[in-house]
Amino acid sequence: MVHPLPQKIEAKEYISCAETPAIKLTAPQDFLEKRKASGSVFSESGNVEVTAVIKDCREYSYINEIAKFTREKYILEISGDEKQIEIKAYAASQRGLWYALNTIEKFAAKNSFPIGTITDYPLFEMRGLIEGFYGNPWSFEARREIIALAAKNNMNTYFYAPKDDSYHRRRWRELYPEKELSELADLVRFTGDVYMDFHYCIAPGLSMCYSSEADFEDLVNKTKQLYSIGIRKFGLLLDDIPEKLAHKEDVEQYGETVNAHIDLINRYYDFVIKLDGENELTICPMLYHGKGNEYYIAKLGQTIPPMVNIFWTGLDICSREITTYEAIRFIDNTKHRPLYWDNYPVNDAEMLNEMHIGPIIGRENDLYKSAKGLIANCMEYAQCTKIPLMTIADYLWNPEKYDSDSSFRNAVDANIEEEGREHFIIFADHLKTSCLKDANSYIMEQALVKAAAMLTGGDFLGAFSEVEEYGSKLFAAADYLKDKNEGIYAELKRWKDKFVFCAEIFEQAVEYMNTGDEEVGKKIAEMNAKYNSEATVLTGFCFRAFIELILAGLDVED
Ligand code: LTM
Repeated sequence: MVHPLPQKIEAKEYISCAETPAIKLTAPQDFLEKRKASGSVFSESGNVEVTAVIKDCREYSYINEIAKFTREKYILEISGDEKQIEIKAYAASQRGLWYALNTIEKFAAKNSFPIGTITDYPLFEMRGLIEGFYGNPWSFEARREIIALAAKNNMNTYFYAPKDDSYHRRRWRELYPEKELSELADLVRFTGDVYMDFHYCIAPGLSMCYSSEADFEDLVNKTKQLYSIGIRKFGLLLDDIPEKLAHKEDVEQYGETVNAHIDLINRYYDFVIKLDGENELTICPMLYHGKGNEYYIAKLGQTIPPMVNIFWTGLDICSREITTYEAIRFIDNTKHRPLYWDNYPVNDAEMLNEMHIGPIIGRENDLYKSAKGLIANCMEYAQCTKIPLMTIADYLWNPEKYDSDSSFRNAVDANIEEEGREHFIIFADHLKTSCLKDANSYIMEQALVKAAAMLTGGDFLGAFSEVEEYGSKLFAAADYLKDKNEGIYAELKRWKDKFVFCAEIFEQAVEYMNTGDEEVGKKIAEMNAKYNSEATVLTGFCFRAFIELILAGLDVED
């Protein structure tokens, strides 16, 4: 099946084309150009003939589940046989058509077309990512790659907010120099051309004097500069700033921090809307996690315009779960639907030694009914981000049918070369430690727990064969990965090196089980101590427990 999973597929059969599918597309010229620029290939005499029909009508835009109109819905009517497939793609807008093409191209890549009708639309309204982490901001090339990937997986939103772009935060008052501005302008255009919304965030809270007209003027001037390059959606971030007002003028004028923030947001929103009635504003409050009923957020939410989106990270900064109950409590108290700033897969700050490659889990299936959307804060590691991001795109489009395992498998298939995929799965089994509290080293644990039980019960041969079987997969994966250093593997180097070391220890453990050689035992003990002292987070506790059990069982000091 294709990902994101379409909402409704009514098909009497699936057909594969006798020849490799080649798409011929009849659609508005500007759409065709944009699609081609994004890498799509169309042929003049394709065996998959797609005709686009764009019409803004109820049938192509109404979503029953949320009782709302959207311009992101599409309907496909697919007919034909293995010689020629005919597809009529109906949508209310070019963005809907973009998603239709995403699905059609995925059917073509699998060469499997459902013959019948597909009715598809997103359940979350805002679906996307924020470059909102501490650390090296992505390069412009990486940004384009990630935004294109998000767009091809039906996301619609990118927030620009790299903590370490100094013009975004520390030097927020300063205008972008010409070169940086023109790079940003290119990115804004690129984002629009793949039918994603570009939001620029500014974070003045580290130094702004809220009562100062001059400071507000600086904010206005910076915003005008950004408006001049086509930005229409703005973000005002007040996260990670001192809780107490730092300027005595502010204390005199506002008394409490929340009053200063409310005043700033209201004045800034007025300005942004006067600049252009189409503009939009999203804010991140100083208090951005909790129950949603705290004094600061309740007062702020109730005192700023309802059209302003409020970012919220859930119960915690990095939330294990995000539930509908919490979202409703947030609405009750703030009169705003939360726009989740989901701190997964981000791995900055104290998470620096973790690599968050696993699928998103723990976000409730019906969260879309009460949330404005969900925006994933990404990792500095752009290539690695692609895998969890694709699972987030799947969840956001069709959360009711989201299956984290199949979504993860699809993301691995899309990002890892074919010969490496099974090895990557064995490796990635150890990269699940995160706020999501997914089981780390699940595959390894299954084998080792079984072997340990056998060992304790005296079934040495059974234990040995269990260990050997898992070991053979582990050694093959380590062997394959050890010399891979490009692309995603370059970013994974620390974790990969530790994985290779893990395989070496494991190899010695197999040898020790086989021979009982005391020298090997001592070597394992030394290697194990080194392994455990390294900060890079890899295997779960099962590995350590297993090595210790072996050493203890065979009378070797650890
Ligand atoms: O989460 C928010 C709103 N702000 C910061 C992020 O910039 C940072 O990336 C994450 C994860 O460390 N935590 C934050 O508090």
